[in-house]
Amino acid sequence: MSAREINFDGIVGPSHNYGGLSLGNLASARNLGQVSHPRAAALQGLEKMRANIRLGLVQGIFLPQPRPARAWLTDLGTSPEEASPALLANAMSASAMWAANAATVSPAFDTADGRTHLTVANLRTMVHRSHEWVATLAQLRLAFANNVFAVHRPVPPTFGDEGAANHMRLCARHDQPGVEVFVYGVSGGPYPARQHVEACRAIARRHGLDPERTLFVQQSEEAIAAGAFHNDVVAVANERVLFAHEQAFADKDAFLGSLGERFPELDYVEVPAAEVSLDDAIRSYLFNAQLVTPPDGRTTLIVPEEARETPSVWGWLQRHLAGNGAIRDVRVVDVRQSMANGGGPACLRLRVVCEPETVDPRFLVEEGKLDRLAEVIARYWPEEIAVEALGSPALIRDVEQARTALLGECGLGELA
Ligand code: SUG
Repeated sequence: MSAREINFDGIVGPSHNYGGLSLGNLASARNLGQVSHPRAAALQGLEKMRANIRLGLVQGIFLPQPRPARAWLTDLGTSPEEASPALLANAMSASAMWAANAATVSPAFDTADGRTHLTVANLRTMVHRSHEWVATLAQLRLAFANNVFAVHRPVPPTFGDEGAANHMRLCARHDQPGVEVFVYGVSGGPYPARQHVEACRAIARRHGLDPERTLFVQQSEEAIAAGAFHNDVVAVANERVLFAHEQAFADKDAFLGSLGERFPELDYVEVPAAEVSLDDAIRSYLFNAQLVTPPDGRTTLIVPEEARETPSVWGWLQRHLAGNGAIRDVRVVDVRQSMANGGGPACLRLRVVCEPETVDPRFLVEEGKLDRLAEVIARYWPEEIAVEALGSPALIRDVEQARTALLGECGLGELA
């Protein structure tokens, strides 16, 4: 057995809608009130997974959460029938699809006890995401039940934590010890800084990380103010490569200095603001890309269609490829339904480095299984949802039935 990086993608849930719930996420605000297409959204996600499998990557899944979030509404003394439209919208969001916010993961190679540690994110800053952790924890405990893993409860909600979206790992190869970088926010101008440094420090302690190989870095205020509500909107790392926008970090020189000392093999690829503005980077989600190493060893960047459509970004990528930079190949995927809520290819996946045999096989997929999941989605997922219809009893029934059908197909009825 050998450790591989596995991308676990959140399957887009049947209640996917544009409720405009995320302050500071410009796409979410821009698309408030648009009619969503849950079926197309989920099928786009499956096609992204299929393309990754064809690249030779190992692919996993997380299942949609129960929506409406009845348990959360019950705790608030209400129900789907009686909740205010605002509460109901917060209970109907399919936001758990963005698996990069599910947890922070420290592979076995970095931890004191040699286990792979996962801390589920509390996501306390956004109301609609603050209740995700309960169902996420249940799923992580199933998928990673093997005792090579340690799955932790969330950091207390005093300190906001948004998971792997604010965490990067630099290493010579995935299956070797790495330097873990936690990125936190202090201020975001008009927008909230969602990741608190104390949450980062707590996770590093709980995971048993070596302080000499752990860094805490502040995200730049201007990046958050421009719409980079998570670090993974302006930076992404894979093995030796750190790919980032010039304005991603509050004190770039100090950060690169400390990182270079701890990881001399670092290959830093910076996109200068003069070539790609922060606005273009955020609109195109150039950095919310999957940066991966397929079996052929050619570092590959998987970008959304919006990156190809943004001239400054596409021009930069073509020049980088022509100049034989660290990124050797660029693949384009269509995840427009997710993008319209501020979720790119990287938001949709959680990376876990481990031996695939140690994962519950119900959470792993190959192409045949993707075909079967696509059939269920084509049959049960609503074609479209208008925000005004979120409280409709017929829609609620359809959404619940759809999830039950998918759990059945995956043999995961115990998550019901
Ligand atoms: O938390 N969007 C998500 C997008 C998360 C993207 N993840 C990463 N960058 N890793 C968020 O803002 C929109 C929901 C709505 O408006 O209904 C939303 O939650």
